[in-house]
Amino acid sequence: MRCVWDDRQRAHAPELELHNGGFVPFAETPARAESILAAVGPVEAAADHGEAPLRAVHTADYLAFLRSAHADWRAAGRPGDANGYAWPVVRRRPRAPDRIDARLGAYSFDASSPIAAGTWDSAYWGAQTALTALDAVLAGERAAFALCRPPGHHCGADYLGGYCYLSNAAIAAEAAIAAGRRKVAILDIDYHHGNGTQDIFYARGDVLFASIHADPRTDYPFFWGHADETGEGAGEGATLNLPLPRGADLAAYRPALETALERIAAFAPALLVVSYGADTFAGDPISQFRLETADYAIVARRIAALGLPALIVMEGGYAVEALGANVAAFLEGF
Ligand code: OKP
Ligand code: ZN
Repeated sequence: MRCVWDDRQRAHAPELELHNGGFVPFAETPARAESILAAVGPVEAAADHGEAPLRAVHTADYLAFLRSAHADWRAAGRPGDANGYAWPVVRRRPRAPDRIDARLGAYSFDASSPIAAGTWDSAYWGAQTALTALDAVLAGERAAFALCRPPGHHCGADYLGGYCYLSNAAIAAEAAIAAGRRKVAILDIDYHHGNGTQDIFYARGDVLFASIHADPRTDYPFFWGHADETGEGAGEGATLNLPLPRGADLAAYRPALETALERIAAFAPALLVVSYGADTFAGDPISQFRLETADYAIVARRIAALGLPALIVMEGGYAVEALGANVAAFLEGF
């Protein structure tokens, strides 16, 4: 399978994140990508598609904020990485927030996504990586893998969060529609609910969002991913949430996978985008499912059996040593 990666995705390297009341080493490290690169074989570089496909998903003010946030933080005399600490509970857009702390709060929903010197570059090239892999699929490849880092499924049109800054999967899905694919399905199999992707397409009937994830009653991102979130307006019925309890192994996972696949097949999309997180792995340090390395090949084979052209976009997975093998198992199974 063709794999796309861009070296500039190494630049994003925040030091610390707020976790359970204290600062701990940031979990979404460049080493994750090294583990995957060592396991998947040759990769192609991303081609620059410019900012227009990003603007099709994200607001112009959010992109401007993200691009300059770290420089603004430095200009305010701050050391280290930019982190918010105050949030507007009512998300009416505050009046042109000026101070960097206010802007960090206005454009984020959590404190686990610091903005480091290299964040914009990495996020930008992560989105370009997804768009380049999409090109391969639109040109007739059965499937392609976008090794995106940072991940994307938690951030929305105008907010970051959950280690995510640009919505790689949504940007690719929107670009596919712009290229004439009428309907796109997104299958999100990261351990965490893809609240940002869901939000972006919640009122859209041309993009199906189906997600299997840890129950938000026990797990991050807590506020979204419940089974009764099914879309709104033209998007009513085009969101499918399948939360599972902590401890789920392949036997518990498979019925949810079959339900998601049936819904995707019935939707009859022209393209499938898989938001693939390997943090469903039994050894993941921040997650609580029990999939094993060999299980990823089984899951991937079931998804591939849909027979749809597929773009596989990397999301989470924090058991760094096993991550490469878990990704390789998925790609080989596919
Ligand atoms: C990103 B992805 C606080 C615990 C939760 C955010 C987790 C984001 C996961 N340190 N932090 O879905 O793999
Ligand atoms: Zn995750």
